[in-house]
Amino acid sequence: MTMARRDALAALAGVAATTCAAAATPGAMRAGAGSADGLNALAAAKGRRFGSCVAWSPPAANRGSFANPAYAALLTRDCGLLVAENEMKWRALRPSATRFDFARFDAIMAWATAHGLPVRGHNLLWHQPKWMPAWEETHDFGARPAIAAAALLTEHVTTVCRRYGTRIASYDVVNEAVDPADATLYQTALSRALGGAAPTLDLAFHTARRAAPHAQLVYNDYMSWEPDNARHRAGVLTLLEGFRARGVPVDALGVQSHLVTQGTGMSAAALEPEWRRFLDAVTAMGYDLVITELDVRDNRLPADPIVRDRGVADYTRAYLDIMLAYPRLRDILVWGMTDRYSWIEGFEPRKDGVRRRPCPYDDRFAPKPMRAAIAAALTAAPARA
Ligand code: 9MR
Repeated sequence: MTMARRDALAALAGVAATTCAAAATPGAMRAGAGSADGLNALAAAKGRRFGSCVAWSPPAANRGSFANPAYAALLTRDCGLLVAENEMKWRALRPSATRFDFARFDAIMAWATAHGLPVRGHNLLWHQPKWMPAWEETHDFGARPAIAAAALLTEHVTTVCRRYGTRIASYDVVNEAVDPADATLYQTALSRALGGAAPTLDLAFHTARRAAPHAQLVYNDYMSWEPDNARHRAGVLTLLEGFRARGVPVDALGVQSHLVTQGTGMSAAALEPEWRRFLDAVTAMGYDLVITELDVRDNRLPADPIVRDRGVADYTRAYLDIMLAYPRLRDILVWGMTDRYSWIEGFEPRKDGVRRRPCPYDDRFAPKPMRAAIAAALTAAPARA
C-alpha cells in the first residue's frame, strides 16, 4: 500500500468515525442534513443549505462518485443538497434525437433519495455548440425547422422535468448562454433552426415552468468578480433584463463561483465594490442568487501548499462574507469536495506543475483551511428568514 493510499484511508476513517458517532446520537443526524458537525448543519442554522456536485461511477471506483465510499463519506458528512456533475446534461441523457438514457442520473437520484439528500437539476440546456451532443450540431430539422426545433427542446425539458417531478426543486434551466468574448448569446444548430438564441432560451424557461411549476428556475453562468469578467457580467445583466422585459419565468441567477486568486497585487477587498454593483443590479430585478459551483483556482500564489491553502481560504472567506450578506442567497454548492477529483487540474494545470488545490478537502480527503473558511463564513452569516 502506498503512503498516499494509507493516509487517505486514515483520513477517511476519521470522517467515518465522526459520521458514525453523529449517527449514533439520537437526533444528531437528520435525513438530508449531513452530520451534526458538517457544513450543512452550520448552513441550516442560518436558514441555508450547503452541497456539492457528485458523479456517477461503477462501485468503488476512484472517482468523485456516490459509489466511492471515500467520497460518499464527505457528502453525507457535509452536504444537504447535491447536483450531478455531468449526468443530466444533454450529452449524457441524449445519445440521439430520439432516445433518452437516464440510467446514470437515476442511480444518482436513487442514492441521494436513500440518504435524504435533495438534488438540483444541472442542466436542461447548455446553450453552446461545443457542449451540445455532437448529433445536435448536424441534426436535420427538416422542412419546418422552427417547429421541429421547438418540438425537440420542449420534449427534452418536459421529459426530464416530468420524470423527476417534485423530487427536483431547482433547475439550471439554461447554462452559460453568454459568450464572454463579446457579451452576445451563443447560437447552436437548435437556436438557428428555432429562429434565434433568445427565443430558444425563453422557450426552455417557459417549458420548464409548465412541466415543473413547483421548481426554482435558474439561469446559471460563470461571470465572476475578477476584473477580466466585466464584459461577461454586462452580457449576463443584459440577458437578465431581457428575461424580465419579455416576462420569461426565471427565478434566480446561478453564480457558479469558479474563483481565481489574484496574488498579492489585488486583494478581495479591491474586487468587492464592482461585484456588489453587479449583485445589486441582479437582485434589484427580483432575482434570487444561488452559488452553484464554488471552487478556487490558486493562481499567482506560490507553490508552498501551506501558503496557497491560506490564500485560497482567505479569498473564499472574503467572497462568502459578501455573498452571505445577500438575503436572496440560500444555497451554496461546491464543484467537488476534494482536490483529488476536481475538473480544474485537467482544465488549467498550474504553470509550475504542482497540483491544484481548489476544494475544501485535499487529495487525501483531509479537510483544508478552505473548509474551515466556509465553516467560519456560515457561522458568521446573518440568519435568513
Ligand atoms: O466538471 C465538469 C467536467 O467533468 C465536464 O467534463 C465538463 C463538460 O461537461 O463540465 C464540467 O462542469 C462544468 C459545469 O457543468 C458548468 N460550469 C462549468 C463546470 C466546469 O467546467
